Amino acid sequence: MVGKPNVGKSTFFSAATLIPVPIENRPFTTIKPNRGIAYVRSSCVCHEFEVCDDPRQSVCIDGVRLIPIELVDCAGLVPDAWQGRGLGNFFLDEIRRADALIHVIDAAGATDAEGRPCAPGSQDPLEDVQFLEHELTMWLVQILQKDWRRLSQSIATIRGNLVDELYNKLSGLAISKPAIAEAIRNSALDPERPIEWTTQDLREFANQLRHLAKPMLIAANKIDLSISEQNIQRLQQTDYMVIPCSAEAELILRRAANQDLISYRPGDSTFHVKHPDKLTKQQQQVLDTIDKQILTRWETTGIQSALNCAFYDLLQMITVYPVENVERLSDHNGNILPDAFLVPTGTTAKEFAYRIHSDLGEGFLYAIDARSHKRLGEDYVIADRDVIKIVSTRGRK
Ligand SMILES: Nc1nc2c(ncn2[C@@H]2O[C@H](COP(=O)(O)OP(=O)(O)OP(=O)(O)O)[C@@H](O)[C@H]2O)c(=O)[nH]1
Ligand SMILES: [Mg+2]
Repeated sequence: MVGKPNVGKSTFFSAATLIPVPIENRPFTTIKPNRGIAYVRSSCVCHEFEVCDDPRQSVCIDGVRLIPIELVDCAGLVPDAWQGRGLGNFFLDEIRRADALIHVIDAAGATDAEGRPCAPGSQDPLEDVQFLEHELTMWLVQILQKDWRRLSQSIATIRGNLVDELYNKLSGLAISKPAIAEAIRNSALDPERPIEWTTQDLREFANQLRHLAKPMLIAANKIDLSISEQNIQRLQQTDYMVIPCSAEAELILRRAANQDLISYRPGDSTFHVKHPDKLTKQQQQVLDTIDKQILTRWETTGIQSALNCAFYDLLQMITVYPVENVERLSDHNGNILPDAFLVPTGTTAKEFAYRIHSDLGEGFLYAIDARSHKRLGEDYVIADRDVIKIVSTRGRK
């Protein structure tokens, strides 16, 4: 999670992970990044198979499977962070490992470019979106420019492969070779003659690379403030994937559910008060307001949608359930539908076996589809919600 200071990143983080972290109405409350486990929500296959499951790492609540993912709440970025301003490169470095970015913005425009509180509506959130993209692109340009002359000259003289060279140069940024090759193609640059690339070309290449390697969605936060609505409409007219959110509302609902005051699953569009007599008048009022202003108007608080969107839409992942016994849908300990994995669309049965355990991959013989009981070869491309058993010469240790 990235964005300028004081927009609600830590509130979002705390709502998604239930980890208590400092939240304040001032810039730079977070300095060291917060890391935690959040969940993506999917419809579990347990209802279809009519079984009662025993998840191990994930959670299943009435047929809603919550699959763990790692969420990192970065410190706020201010203009020119790429040149070291504010807490600068320190947070940009956090972004290195990220698969996708959730850009939290203050849709109500109630914080200025540096994250200081200002009158709602006085800051344009569209500018915040552009600012962050610029920072990220310039950060990449800076990394690329370092030693660029030497790299481009060596491509020209020893006819090296630019994709391989850039892959090594950008190691640690979790950027794949196909993404690098695609970014070169999309920027219409000559990979044989990087020596002729201008600074503008390098910027265009970095921009393309950013889109491919660090896909980003916008979590338009503070929808509880009415002024945010018109800004969200403007944002939705652009190419960005925009998810309206209220991190504060989600935090309140999650904490109330945790205290058993209400029944509410992350991403639900309603909640149910379990013990009305245990609520103070003020708590009741807050819950009523969330119900009217957020859930009735926007359907959900948006936090779960943002997490789901990051995995299922931006990263195009699917959910797959590995089992060891296709009759009972269990592992060797008898746990039913014990695991749910998120894998990229296009993953083959053999690649999936490697993901579970390298031994399973190395000894891969075939897989079995728990629905049809048919054998699946190593090149079988896994479909969303597949339940499969991997048969391997080498079992799990
Ligand atoms: N109205 C409203 N306020 C919110 C919402 N989410 C967070 N806030 C408030 O925004 C302020 C900043 O929240 P934080 O979560 O600390 O913001 P941050 O982006 O982590 O800030 P830094 O750590 O400084 O970068 C706090 O006063 C929050 O209560 C929301 O959904 N609605
Ligand atoms: Mg914070």
